[in-house]
Amino acid sequence: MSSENDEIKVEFRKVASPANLSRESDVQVAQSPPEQKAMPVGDSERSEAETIRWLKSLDTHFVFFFGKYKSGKSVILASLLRSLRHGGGKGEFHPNIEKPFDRGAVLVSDLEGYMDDNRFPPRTKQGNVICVNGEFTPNDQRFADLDITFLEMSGEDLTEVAIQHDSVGSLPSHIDVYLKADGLPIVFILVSPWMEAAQDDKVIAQFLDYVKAASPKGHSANSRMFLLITQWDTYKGQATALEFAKANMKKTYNAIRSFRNIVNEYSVGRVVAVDKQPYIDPFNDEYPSRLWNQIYMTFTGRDLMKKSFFQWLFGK
Ligand SMILES: Nc1nc2c(ncn2[C@@H]2O[C@H](COP(=O)(O)OP(=O)(O)OP(=O)(O)O)[C@@H](O)[C@H]2O)c(=O)[nH]1
Ligand SMILES: [Mg+2]
Repeated sequence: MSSENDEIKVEFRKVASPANLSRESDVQVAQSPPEQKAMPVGDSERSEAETIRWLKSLDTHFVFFFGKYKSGKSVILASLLRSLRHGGGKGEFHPNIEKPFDRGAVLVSDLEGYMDDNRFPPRTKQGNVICVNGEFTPNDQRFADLDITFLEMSGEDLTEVAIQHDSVGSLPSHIDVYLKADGLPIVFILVSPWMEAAQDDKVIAQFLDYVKAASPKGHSANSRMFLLITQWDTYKGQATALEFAKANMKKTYNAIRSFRNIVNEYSVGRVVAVDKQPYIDPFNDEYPSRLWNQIYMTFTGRDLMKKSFFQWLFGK
């Protein structure tokens, strides 16, 4: 494990002026006018079919967070980025600042700012998907670079998938398009705080059904589901995350039960109140570095944490 001292800085591919990257801008996502079909990353000119072709041509790997309002999706992304900067992920993440990904680069800067202040980021605004696209460059040159895109969206938009009054829900088109694009390499991170797991079970299982129906071939072959039980720092029970999910999230557990899928607990760290606001101190680096490695392994088949024969031999 790298220590926190092996500091790794996030660099932009093209130098952006940090002054232009305002802290609040990530949450000031414009609401799409209702009559306009909202397409990803702010390009409203593209049709759905064109967007799918464009997504496939990007040659990137997607990470899609699903969870209801306040479940902890943005905090997971923020802590992953923090972990990469501090050496836990064993590499550097270089956000793409070029259009149409410039908003994602601003979000990276914002989330890092909150983590630097030991604070939680604000809620994500409804009505759009922010794509955090960039390249991960492992420290160890034996490992390949990975182009990756995190999809950040609001819990309110995502839970429109829920079945209401017996009619099947659907997702807004700007989210739906990622699910319809057959064969996209994609990891779904299903997020539920442990104390709401029993209630979240139904909506997560509905989402999984929806994903299957949207892309029956592609997503089963190329995708993977990670179920993360969050806020584990406040859990006082003895169960492992897997035991917990089996007991409290039966529908979800049965839907994702396979060796390719992962159930884990997650926590950003210890949370205390400072100036009457939540304050994270210390951070837990184990969860984000493990998650990052699992994402990397899913897409590349290679384990960043595995020691080479010589490292093993000489104990490095
Ligand atoms: N104790 C503790 N609280 C957490 C943790 N992660 C998130 N929280 C709490 O949950 C809140 C919501 O987290 P977010 O990541 O913003 O939730 P979200 O899923 O992105 O929510 P929306 O953007 O509204 O969809 C945070 O503001 C914290 O109060 C954790 O690991 N431990
Ligand atoms: Mg959020």
